[in-house]
Amino acid sequence: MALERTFVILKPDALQRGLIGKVISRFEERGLKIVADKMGRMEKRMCDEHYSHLKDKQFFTRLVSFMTSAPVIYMVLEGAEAVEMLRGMCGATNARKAAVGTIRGDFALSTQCNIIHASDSKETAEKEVARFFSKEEIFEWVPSFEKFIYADDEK
Ligand code: IDP
Ligand code: MG
Repeated sequence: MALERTFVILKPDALQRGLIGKVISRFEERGLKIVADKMGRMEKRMCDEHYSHLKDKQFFTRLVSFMTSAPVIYMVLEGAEAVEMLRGMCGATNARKAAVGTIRGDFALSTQCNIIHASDSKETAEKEVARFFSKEEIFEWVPSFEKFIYADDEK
């Protein structure tokens, strides 16, 4: 089993509400490896591309306006089955329906302002990582405690 990469955005509500540290702590505490991390303001063009699957929805203009309203944190996380695992940690899109214990279920009450984006498939993850990060911005490293995170056949 190879380690997998997934792409995360901590949305403007996470920054504005002072929740960045708490969310990143969850990744670290679970054992996920941070391989890239940067702050930026999402340009409208990037946002249109990132959310192109929603461009015909009535809430699209409001969504773009929200996502470009304050800086965001972009991250790449690495772990075994990281894409599916991260989606599980995020919880349902509508935070009011997200299970308690998930990031959205613990920190949010909105469908739009739901703290975090995480890639929904391995294919999407690859595209999203390449869209937002250059190769030089992604770091390969081995955590000193890795043997206590995975058995040898799990990574
Ligand atoms: P996801 O973030 O759980 O993958 P998507 O359906 O891909 O959900 O939607 C992307 C983002 O668009 C959501 O996280 C949320 O911020 C916003 N969004 C999705 N559906 C709605 C809606 O019905 N009203 C308002 N915003 C929405
Ligand atoms: Mg999505």
